[in-house]
Amino acid sequence: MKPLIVFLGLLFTSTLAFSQSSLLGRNIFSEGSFDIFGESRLLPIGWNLPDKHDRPWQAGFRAEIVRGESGTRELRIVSPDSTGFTGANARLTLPENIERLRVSYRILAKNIEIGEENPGGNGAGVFLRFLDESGKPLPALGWVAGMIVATNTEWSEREQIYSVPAAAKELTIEVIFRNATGEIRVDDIEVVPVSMSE
Ligand SMILES: [Ca+2]
Repeated sequence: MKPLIVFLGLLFTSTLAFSQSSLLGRNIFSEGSFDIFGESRLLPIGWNLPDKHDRPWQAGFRAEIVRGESGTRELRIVSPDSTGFTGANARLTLPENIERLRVSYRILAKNIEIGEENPGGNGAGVFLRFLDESGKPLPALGWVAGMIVATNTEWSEREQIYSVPAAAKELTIEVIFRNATGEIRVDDIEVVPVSMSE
């Protein structure tokens, strides 16, 4: 009997180790393609967009899912006002033991005009926040330079590696357009574990 238990124990341990290491280098945020729709067909699964009940809408901001030239769907945000902000957000439950993540996305920006310099940052980009077990935000990472666009650009990729705080259980992913006018398109947001603890 004993050898069998040891065998099963080893099997379980190695399966666990395999399932964790197999996350390395893989995108764990498939919703970042904006292409996965539920039955409603109105919004891609996992995303919240401001609607007519939110203030940004009243100021003329528009955030919507459109079909891009590539034929897949992407997020489009139009900002007519350089003194406010709007965005879309999603949440991701983090697998355990992730030490570092690489977050990348593609963005196109046109007709960008930056408003008066704001301490919160001007431009557009992907903004992350880690949440603890109770859903409380851990100290903000701020407006990470490598993830922001503040001038016009053809489709281009931005990426950044983040250390995951030990207490982090969830991640919020926000696409924000702030204190600038113009239009952005965003697609292929990926979250890829690049190192994990044993
Ligand atoms: Ca897409």
